[in-house]
Amino acid sequence: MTAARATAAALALGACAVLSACGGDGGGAGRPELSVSGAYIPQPPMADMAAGYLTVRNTGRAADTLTAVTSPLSRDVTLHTTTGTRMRQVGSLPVPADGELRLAGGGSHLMFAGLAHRPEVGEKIRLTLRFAVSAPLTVTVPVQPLTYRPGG
Ligand SMILES: [Cu+2]
Repeated sequence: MTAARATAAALALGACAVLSACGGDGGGAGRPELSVSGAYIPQPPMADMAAGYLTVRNTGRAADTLTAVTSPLSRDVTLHTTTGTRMRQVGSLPVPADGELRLAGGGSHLMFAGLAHRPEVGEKIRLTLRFAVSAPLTVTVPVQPLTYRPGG
């Protein structure tokens, strides 16, 4: 491949990442189709750290990967998994094709450190989720009482 053709290919890929219109033709390879639901942040008992939970649903035919989360609440947002009672920071979390990534109490979750302020019940926190394939998704997440359990 010549340098010019390589550049053209890179430009095409870049445009595809920016323009959601690329998904409109239902191409044969499939692509992830992501939506976020059930997001909440339990009001943290302490002022320096909070957790976040949500579900990323993928109705597309290709997998994606959650790679990072940013928020005005914290400049230090990390992805954690939980095994037994031990939690571990990971660099990314998979969003399977025609499946979901569920972040929930006792399982994988978001961790906010160095909080800009202590979140209060009723407040809304903006989160932007970044993915390996899909464009970023920004959601507004309510702060719930520490005892809140989704669906119950
Ligand atoms: Cu954690």
